[in-house]
Amino acid sequence: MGRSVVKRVLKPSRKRTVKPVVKRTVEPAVKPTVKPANKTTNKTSTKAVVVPTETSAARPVTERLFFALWPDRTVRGALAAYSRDLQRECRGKRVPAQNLHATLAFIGNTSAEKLDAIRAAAAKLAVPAFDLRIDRPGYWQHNTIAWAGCETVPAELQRLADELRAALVSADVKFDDKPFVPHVTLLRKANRPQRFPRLVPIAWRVESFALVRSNPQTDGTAYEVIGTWGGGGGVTPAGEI
Ligand code: 2AM
Repeated sequence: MGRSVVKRVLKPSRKRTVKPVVKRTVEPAVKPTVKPANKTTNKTSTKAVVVPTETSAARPVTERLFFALWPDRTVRGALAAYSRDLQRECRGKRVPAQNLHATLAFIGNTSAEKLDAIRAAAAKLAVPAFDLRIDRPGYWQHNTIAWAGCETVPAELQRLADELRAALVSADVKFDDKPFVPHVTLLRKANRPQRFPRLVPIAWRVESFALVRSNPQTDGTAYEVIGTWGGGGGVTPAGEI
């Protein structure tokens, strides 16, 4: 018995499992340059504009993408505070504050060549401005997610999601076509809460939406806003909190 163990150690199978290597065309993804609108203002009042700095030659071969509403710093802070309250009730792992968002359409892995078509689909849309009231906590047993959403889905939001998805269909871009349920995931691997802590409604003024790239890291996932459409540069990119 002991001998067979020694044999395995001395003669390892040639079919060893190797970690998959993600091949990139030229170089790793380039972070967007974030230009503060006014360098002299302090962090809390700075509005940021995302300036894409990539050329198609430098893009990774595949990208994991999704469209989302990306909160500004104030909304993100309020969501993060509520996620801490919620965690006390149902444990789980908090989504880092800089990753909080509401997905409009999840595209997932796609080839870099599709990126221009995806951007063009987004650019076709008339982006409405509307108020989103985050006033409804929720929990899904099937994926053990605790989230915050809204009692009433604004008609403009439903239309934006519908039109975006229709534009993706026209552009032959595949995406997860599960019905749109607006929500911000706050906790993963959470237990069903006995009761939800009080959620003081969070007022989220929506004027734009974002295309986001998900970059897997050894210690989690980093989200990178790689495009925004709509009014006034009001999106605060991840990492700017
Ligand atoms: P979730 O927050 O409810 O998990 C990035 O993964 C974002 O896309 C997440 O907000 C995630 O939703 C959402 N998403 C929607 N469909 C998805 C899918 N099929 N796989 C992974 N994420 C998905």
